Amino acid sequence: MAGGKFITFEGGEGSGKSTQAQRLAAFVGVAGIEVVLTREPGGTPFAEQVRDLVLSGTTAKHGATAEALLFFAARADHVETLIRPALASGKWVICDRFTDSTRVYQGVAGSVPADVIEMLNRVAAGATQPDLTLILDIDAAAGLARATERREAKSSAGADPFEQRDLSFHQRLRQGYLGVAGADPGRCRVIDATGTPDAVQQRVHEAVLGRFGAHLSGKAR
Ligand code: Z5A
Repeated sequence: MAGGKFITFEGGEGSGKSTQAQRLAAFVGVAGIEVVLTREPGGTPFAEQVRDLVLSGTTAKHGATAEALLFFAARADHVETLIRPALASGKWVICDRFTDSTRVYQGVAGSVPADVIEMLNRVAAGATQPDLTLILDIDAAAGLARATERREAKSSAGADPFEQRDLSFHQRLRQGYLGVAGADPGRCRVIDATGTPDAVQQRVHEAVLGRFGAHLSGKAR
């Protein structure tokens, strides 16, 4: 696709996606490139409504297929109204989660057949697919501990419906992501998400420079 680059962050709970997506947006911005930082589910008013619905816990009882359809409805709007126009105008889009989350959460861990997910992905996103996906990999228990610590520090309400699932669910997610990376090595880079945020950021920057270094000015290095 001519125009901007589409970079997604993926990984389990507390793997540091949001932290690293923000840091990468700043890094790319320093190179003088316009960046759109967004997330899934979310990124548009309609998709944020879907986010509220899914994270409220009211949809889980309807099963993984119903949830997958909701995530793809949100994604269709997100791609159509925000991501595709931004890329077409030359902006880089950095997105916290995208279709790999559906592949792993509703597919691998939720048993929605892979061919159904791929068909829905073609309908919702078409040719607008990530150029680079950074999969933040961390032991499931360690990621959950980070998410729990943050929630307790903020005194926020209870864990969301995904965070509440048992450890084996989160271990399946980790294996699912490693499977996605293995199936699409040209697009995906597995990033060791252990260590300090600065150490992880260094690995992220190396992966992005390795792929898109020619597009980033010396200023960003
Ligand atoms: N979902 C789905 O099932 N299907 C789909 O298709 C899509 C999504 C698109 C969205 O929730 C949920 O929707 C998600 C999957 C599902 N499941 N859950 N839960 P969300 O957006 O609210 O949650 P999340 O995506 O899992 O994000 P998160 O829990 O906020 O984690 P994160 O973004 O990976 O991490 P973070 O916010 O950057 O960091 C978490 C905490 O750890 C925070 O206090 C940081 O300061 C700290 N942190 C970050 N990095 C480090 C390092 N390196 N060391 C120590 N501490 C760190």
